[in-house]
This record gives sequence, C-alpha cells and structure tokens, in this order.
Amino acid sequence: MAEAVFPRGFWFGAATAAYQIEGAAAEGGRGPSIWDTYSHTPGATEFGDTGDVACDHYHRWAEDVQHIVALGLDAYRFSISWSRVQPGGRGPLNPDGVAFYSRLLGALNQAGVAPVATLYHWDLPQELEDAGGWANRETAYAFADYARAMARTFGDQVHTWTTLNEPWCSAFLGYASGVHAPGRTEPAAALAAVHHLNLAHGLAVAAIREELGSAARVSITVNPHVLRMADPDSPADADALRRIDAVANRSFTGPLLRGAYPDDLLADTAAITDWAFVRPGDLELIHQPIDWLGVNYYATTMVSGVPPEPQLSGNGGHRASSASPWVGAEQVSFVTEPGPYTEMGWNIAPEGLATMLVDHARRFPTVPLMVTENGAAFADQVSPDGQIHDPRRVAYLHDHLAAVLDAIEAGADVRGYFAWSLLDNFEWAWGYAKRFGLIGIDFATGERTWKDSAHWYARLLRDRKLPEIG
Ligand code: GBH
Repeated sequence: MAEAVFPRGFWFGAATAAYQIEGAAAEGGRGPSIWDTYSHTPGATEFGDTGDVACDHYHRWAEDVQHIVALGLDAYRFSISWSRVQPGGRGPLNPDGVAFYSRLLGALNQAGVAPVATLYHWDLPQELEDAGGWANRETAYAFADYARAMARTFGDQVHTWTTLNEPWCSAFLGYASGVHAPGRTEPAAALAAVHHLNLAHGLAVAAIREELGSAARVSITVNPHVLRMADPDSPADADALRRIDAVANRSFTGPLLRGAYPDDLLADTAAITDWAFVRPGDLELIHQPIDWLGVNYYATTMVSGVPPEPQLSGNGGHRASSASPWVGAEQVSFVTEPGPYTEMGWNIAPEGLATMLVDHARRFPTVPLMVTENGAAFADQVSPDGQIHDPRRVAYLHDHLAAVLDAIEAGADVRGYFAWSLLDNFEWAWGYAKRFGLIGIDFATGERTWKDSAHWYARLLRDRKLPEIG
C-alpha cells in the first residue's frame, strides 16, 4: 500500500437494515412482513429470536443519530421498512410510518450526515408474499409504485437511493434453500424471483428518476461471491466456478450492467425453467444507467467440481437445510477456506475485497463502486469496567480498508465504505447470537456501548487516513 490516505470526498459510513434494528413490529400502523412471519415460525431462527423489539431503534432513533454524529460518519445507510410505510405493500401510505422516517431524515440532514436509503432489505409485506411474492411479476410493479411514493415523499430529504439489498439472498435463500424468509424451497420460483427482483430495480430506477430527475443518485447493492478454485489446475473446478459465478453473480450483473442474462446461466437452468418470465422490454428497463454499484463483502468462497458430501454448510442459515441455494449448479461442492474465521465461520480474506473491486472495475469501467457493507461478527468480551474490547474487529476493519486503498491504487473507482454494522442487531436466521456492531447493545436494557472498534473508526474518520494498529 503506497499512501494510506483516502481520496477527497470518499464517504465513510455505517449501515443498518430496518428489520434488524427497528423493533416496534406491530406499532405505529406497521403491517407484517415476511420476516415477521418467518421469525415467528418455530425452528426458523436461532433460539426462536425475532425482530419484534430488536434494537428498539423505532423509539431510540434520536439517541442513535447522536451516535452517528459522534462517530463522525459522512453517510448513514439504512433501509425503509416497506410494510411500515405501506402496510399491505399497496395503497395509501401509513402517516405514522412516514413520520418516523421523516424525523430520522430530518435529524441526519440537520447534522450533515448524508442518508443512503435502501428501499428493500428483505422485508416484503406479507400480503404481497401471500399473492406469490417475488415469484409473481406483480410484486415488481408494486415495488415500483412504492419506490415512486418514497421518492415523492422523501425526495427533499434523501438524495441517494438504493433499490435492493443483495437480491441473491432474497431470491436464493428465500425461495431455494429456504433459510431466509419466506422459507420456500422451489428452484423455479427462485429463478423467477431473480428476474422479478431485477425488474423491480429497473422499474424503480425509472420511477425515481421521473420523480426526482438529476437530484437523485440511484444504486443497487449486490453481494458478489468472490470465488476460488480448490484446485486451480482442475477443469472440473473451473466449470464449478463458472456455474456458481453464473447463478450467484452474473444473474444480476448480466442484466443490470450488460442488458442480458448470461447464455451459460440459461443453459445450466434449462431443465428448471424456460425463462419465459423475461418479457420483451424487460432487459432494457433493467439495464439503465446507475450512479454506482453497491457491493457487500465479507468472505471468499471456494468451489470444487468433485461431487459434494451431504451439504451441511454454505447455505447461509443457522440450521442445515437439505435444499440447495445453488440452482442449476447443485453438483458443485464447497470447500472450507483456510482461516482465520469470524464467529459466522466465514474466512477472513481482505485480499478478496481488493480482487473483487479491481475485477468489477475492469469489467464495468464506467460504473463507480461503493462498499455498502463490510464487517465481522465476533464474540465480544465485556470487561468488568463495562468496556467492550474487540481487537479482532479493529484488525478486520483495518485490513479491509487497506484492501480498499489497494484497489483504488490499482485503478478501481471506489467512492466510499460502509461498516456493517452501526449496532449489534438481529442477524436474520442467527438472531441475536451474532454481533456485528461497532456499538454493542445490551438487549435486556437496550443500552448502547461503543466498542473499541467504534472509537477506532471515529479516529479514522477524523484523520481520514488509516492508522496503524496497536
Ligand atoms: C449481509 O448479508 C446482509 O445485507 C446484512 O443484513 C447482514 O446482517 C450481513 O450481511 C451479515 O450477515 O454462505 O454459501 O451462502 C450477507 C449474506 C453472507 C450471503 C455470506 C453469502 C456466503 C455464501 N451473505 N454468504 S453462502
């Protein structure tokens, strides 16, 4: 690393998502989402945890904004709960839900923190799931109406929008492996969901631009799977990598950034679907210019073409699922990466972030990048004096920010970095058992405590250059 200074205008932020932090699941006129239903299904989440209360951010938002300001964040990435602002996913907006986000946005803007609003971080209104969910094309149109309503309502307060967070998770963990809501295990529905999520993005981009014109920056966040071969010389492993890259990565970047689904993906999945849900004009809508591509990065994935052992891991949920998320690539097996590992069992590999950023920059040179999530879960130790020392999280953040600098040095146009997460929160199927926060939460009292990593990040944001560790 040549120069540990970030470019002028680089955004340092932190990220959260509505269902993971808000709580108040049945308050203020909020309607149920698929995550309410799923988390209340026995056996679905670790310890039966739900987001009913979570960080109680719905009530503690003002305190949380104070933490955001004290950290010195340039930008705060959060998501809007669709069923809080539009309880059934269609029809009139819920005034209490709108008022909540309006207060939050007012406080952020007043403090000079740029809000980055994600319209969909996995919490589909339950009524839309009851009508078929993302396997139903109508959901994409409902999403576009919701996006337009949000642009109209918050256009003065939000200048940076993200349509979807990690549509791979929505489609394949939600509809194929079933370890995320709505818990369906239907490979054909998962592929239809891929397309309807992509379509929803395209329709929403058009709606937001119609409402707000050039005042709005519009983006989408994907989770690129950074793939490695168990044996770099094995043709079988090369084919495994190609298949996973097709279904996990190019199923989104293909239509979004090139205007077509990859031919090999269509071939690999031909026995499952004929892709007739792709209608004339869809790809033009999906393939619209975006202002930047958000990428979330945690770990790398190692693949092999040697037939798998019965699959117990790598499905993204807290329990073993017999259903595969790897639609059309079920014969690929996954090999444990060398450590060290975080508490999620994910390997720590900062060079994977640099590789991914540089690779994207080469393939899509006109599309700026934003690291919209990066972070780590560790079993933090609370010391007797109440402090939370998390040296491994500090090291993780340091090393991944160094990787971002490496990528910038190598020519990638990276505009910012958001730590996941501002707060310990509801880690989906893992409930409260996994802690990603810069700020720790005592879930019995709601008390917030800055971890060492929060102090470290605040100092970084003051100095704008990467400090040495230790
Ligand atoms: C993100 O998901 C979410 O956006 C965020 O809400 C969440 O809290 C955070 O990360 C931490 O989990 O295990 O084989 O499926 C990340 C989801 C995790 C999906 C890693 C891909 C690796 C491949 N990703 N996973 S596999």
